[in-house]
Amino acid sequence: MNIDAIVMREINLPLVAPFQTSFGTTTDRRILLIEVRGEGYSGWGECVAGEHPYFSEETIDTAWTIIASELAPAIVDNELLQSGNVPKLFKLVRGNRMAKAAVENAVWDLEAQIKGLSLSAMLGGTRDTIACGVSIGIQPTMDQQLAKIEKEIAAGYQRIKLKCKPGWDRKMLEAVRHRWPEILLSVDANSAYRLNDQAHLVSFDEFRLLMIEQPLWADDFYFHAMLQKQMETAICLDESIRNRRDALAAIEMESCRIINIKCGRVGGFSEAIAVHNAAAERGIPVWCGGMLETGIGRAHNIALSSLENFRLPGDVSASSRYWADDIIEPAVTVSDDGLIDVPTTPGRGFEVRTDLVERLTVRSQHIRARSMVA
Ligand code: OSB
Ligand code: MG
Repeated sequence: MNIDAIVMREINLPLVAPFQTSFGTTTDRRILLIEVRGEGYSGWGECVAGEHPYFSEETIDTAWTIIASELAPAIVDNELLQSGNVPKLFKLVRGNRMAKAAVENAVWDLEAQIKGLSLSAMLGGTRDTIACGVSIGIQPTMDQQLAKIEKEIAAGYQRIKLKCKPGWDRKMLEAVRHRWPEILLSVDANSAYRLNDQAHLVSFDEFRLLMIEQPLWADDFYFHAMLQKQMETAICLDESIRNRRDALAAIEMESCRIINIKCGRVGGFSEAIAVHNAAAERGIPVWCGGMLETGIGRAHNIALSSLENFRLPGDVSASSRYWADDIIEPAVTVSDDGLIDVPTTPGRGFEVRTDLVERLTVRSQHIRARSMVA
């Protein structure tokens, strides 16, 4: 496989509603898309780095620089390129995993199309539908919170995850559990708590949560292990897990009983599969996280979620929850029993609406093979 050109584009797209986490509120997304062209096909990738370095150190602007100067030149015009050897070609670049994932995943999409395989089949997926949950941001009022949950339950989603932070946790959970004693419920703190909060966090056990996601520091395993010893509720790590070794360390130390896998956070499909396999071998279930993706990242998340050990409903939900007009065709939809069909057509299985992408583009950059430069 040979890539003749890589096109980087930044598109700007407003969310249908603001999304608030413990670290801030997002209303408009700046999204970096990668198109890799080769053998007459286009593979697409989406960079999940945020507008600010709040979830991780990366931003769309750091990713742009690293892709343009390091990653794109490393894979363009290489006859021996395969999806599986992209991480090796990126090895000298430390960190910058969201930038790496955007490019690597575009190569997987391209290779799947060239081989006539679905992305799911390329990754080793075994499921033909995936179970869907929703992530609900912190709401301005309790009434709005309850209304939002009611709407998502009615839509069929199998698990409700609520963003929480000090001051928006116990009272809110009491109201939710009072109204819905039996739903599959979890919370995500995005590392908003500290060691002083241990007794407070342990008191969440009464809400019978499926899990509490990343209560403590984004780079911690040790104190999560201390907390997990005290809590009945399973801890799920998100931010802390950067690669397979982190997953092994966290499992070994009993820092968590569940792992959230995000392609961007671990540096691409290759490492996501490695984390999935490491967890599977040790009996730890995983689920696929989300990063407010457009249809391209969403399609990649669907394919990844089709792997066997994605045993819990993920944060992969309908396009319409985030976008008035998604950049793929058809948009991602969820059945009324909370399932998404895994596409079986070659590649990502959703067409990119290139005319719409072109209209939304605010900057672009082309990286061409040397042999193509006049
Ligand atoms: O921690 O899972 C997270 C969104 C932005 C940053 C971090 C997170 C999230 C979500 C959104 O929870 C999940 C989704 O895309 O539906
Ligand atoms: Mg999370």
